[in-house]
Amino acid sequence: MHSREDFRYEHCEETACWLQGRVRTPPTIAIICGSGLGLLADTLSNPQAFPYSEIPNFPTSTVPGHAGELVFGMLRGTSCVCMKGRFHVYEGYPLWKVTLPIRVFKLMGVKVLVVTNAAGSLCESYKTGDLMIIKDHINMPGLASLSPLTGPNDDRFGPRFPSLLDTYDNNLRSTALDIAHRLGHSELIHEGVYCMVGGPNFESVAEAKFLRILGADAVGMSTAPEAVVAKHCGMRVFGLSLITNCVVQVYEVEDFVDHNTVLEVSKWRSQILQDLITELVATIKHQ
Ligand code: 6GU
Repeated sequence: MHSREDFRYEHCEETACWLQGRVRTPPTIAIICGSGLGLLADTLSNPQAFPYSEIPNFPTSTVPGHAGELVFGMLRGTSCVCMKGRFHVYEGYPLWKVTLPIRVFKLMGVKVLVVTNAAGSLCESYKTGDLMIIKDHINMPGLASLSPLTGPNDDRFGPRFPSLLDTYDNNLRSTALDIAHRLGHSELIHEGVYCMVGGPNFESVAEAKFLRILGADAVGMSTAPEAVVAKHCGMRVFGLSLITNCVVQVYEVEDFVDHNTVLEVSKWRSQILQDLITELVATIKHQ
């Protein structure tokens, strides 16, 4: 594994060149499939799959429900790349490695990053199985200096001090909201603030209450680092959380969440999520 000092633009370039030499059509949209949400990748036509273990400089995914391959292919006429399985800080990867794929995608010509995740709800009005369009995030590790942009900045990717205003592209959010209504999902679609925590343990009751007071509507263990790196290098970002459970904020109940619940709910709702992302990709093409 490279140390932070070893990480250079050239590593991303090397990986991008390796993929470019093998991929039939360079992608313009990248889609990160969260826990149990990898089925979207199976709907790509004319697919080309690369296990992470074969891609130079790529980390490998260690989490059940996260397959570990890049799938290139066409989705409703747009060339896409799907990450079937993502990397998390709790797996022990440094943040620059968690987000390396985003920079590789940038070098391959990707303009839009679509990020999906499984998340716990902190908001009373959300129900299990609902969808939350990410309006903004609270990056807990980032606030404590655990940012993927920590370390020397390479101006070829973006500025030293990037703004995070409009990270979750306004236009993509309203388009997705329209699509959700059109597809008949008005009851389950929300817009809210996603909070990233490091995990791998779920929150304590006191932590959950704390995050709610801070203004978070849902909590999970991913997405913010990828969004920060994508924004840094000038991509538009769309984020979608599948609410797999409601986070317990009182002491008197024994209802607890585990990873199997997360995977079961993902499976149950994956079709709706897929339909929404597919329509969004089709719409972006015409914007
Ligand atoms: Cl309750 N917490 C966190 N941190 N991540 C989750 C979750 C909860 N549910 C799904 N992912």
